[in-house]
Amino acid sequence: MNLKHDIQAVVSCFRIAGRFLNAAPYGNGHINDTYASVFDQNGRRVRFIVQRVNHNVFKNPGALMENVQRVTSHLGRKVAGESDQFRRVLTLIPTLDGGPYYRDEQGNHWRVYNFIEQARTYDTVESPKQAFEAAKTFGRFQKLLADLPAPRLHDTIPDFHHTPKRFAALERAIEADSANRAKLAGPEIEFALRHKPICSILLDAILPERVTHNDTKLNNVMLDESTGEGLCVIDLDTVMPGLVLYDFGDMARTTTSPAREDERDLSKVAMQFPMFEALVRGYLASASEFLTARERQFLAYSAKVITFEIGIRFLADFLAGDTYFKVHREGHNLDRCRTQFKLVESIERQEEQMIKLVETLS
Ligand code: ADP
Ligand code: GN1
Ligand code: MG
Repeated sequence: MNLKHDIQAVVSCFRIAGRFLNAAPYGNGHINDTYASVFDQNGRRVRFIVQRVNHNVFKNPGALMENVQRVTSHLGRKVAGESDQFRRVLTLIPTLDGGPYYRDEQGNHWRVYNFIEQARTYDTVESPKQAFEAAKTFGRFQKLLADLPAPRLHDTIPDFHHTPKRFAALERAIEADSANRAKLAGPEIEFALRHKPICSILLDAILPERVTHNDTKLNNVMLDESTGEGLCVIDLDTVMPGLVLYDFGDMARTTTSPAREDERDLSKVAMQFPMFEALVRGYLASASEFLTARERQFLAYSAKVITFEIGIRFLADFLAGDTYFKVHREGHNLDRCRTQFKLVESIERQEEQMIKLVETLS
């Protein structure tokens, strides 16, 4: 296969025993370039995840990798001795000189992780059990990081979940209309402007800052292939100080609707209540010991806030000519925006029941 990058050359800079066999693109991420690479180690085929950090999105990959190294080492110490400990945390493979990443001649930053085998991610949820396991695993991740020693982690993307600033960026994109696409997104722009008050709900709530993941999409948690048990949180680039409610909200955004994020048939997009209930139960199973009353109180609102936030980010990127999220077809970001706004409506219709459920369970 003709790859965009010479992965064999990249992996030769890391401490990996055995003989390189092959590498191929892997996964459905919107940001980084991910490859699975196979090595022959004494007749055994062993896989590794090789990733190029997207430095257009993450402006300081060195600081990002410092975060990742601190977080994975901390988690590694916490799960040491547990059954299956090496599938419960990502482990960075060091470079030949012992560093956490390799910088190539073009200025790309590369890292290699152990491959979590007999586990998989899902782009869409299939059962409440999956929702429960995913939420429990993200909650546990937050819990294990609650005592991460100082200093504060780097902000790998400043104001990542500052929803009002995301809205201001959308307003600038509408104003600039640099790709001349505003005419294609009239109803979506109108929807965004009408729902502006959603932006400040979580920031106005005055909630504690914690170490959070900030990208808790369902496909960023690996579940055991045979038992369905939640194993390992992945995609650690955005782990930084934040609000746990953005994490919980993003679980609800990505784990309650049966439709894919870019589904064009909007009749398929809906917040399914049994999935939401499983998420709340799973999350509380691991996070309840550290959540404050106020954080619990806002759990039900978080879904709408982040779904709106991601919707306006997709819309802004569409208007700007697709410069941030990877796109695979014309109008891709607009399609993604539409599913998010449809989901906001579905959440709004069920919000009272969601609030009641959270009150009952917490
Ligand atoms: P992106 O930031 O682009 O979303 P991810 O780190 O989420 O990249 O990786 C993309 C996909 O690759 C994941 O959804 C997952 O399926 C797979 N993946 C990532 N890391 C591992 C790993 N250590 N073991 C197995 N699969 C992985
Ligand atoms: C991006 O990297 P990935 O695909 O897991 C994005 C998230 C969005 C998500 C929407 C660094 O996540 O913020 O919620 O797409 N990550 C970054 O699918 O912007
Ligand atoms: Mg990902």
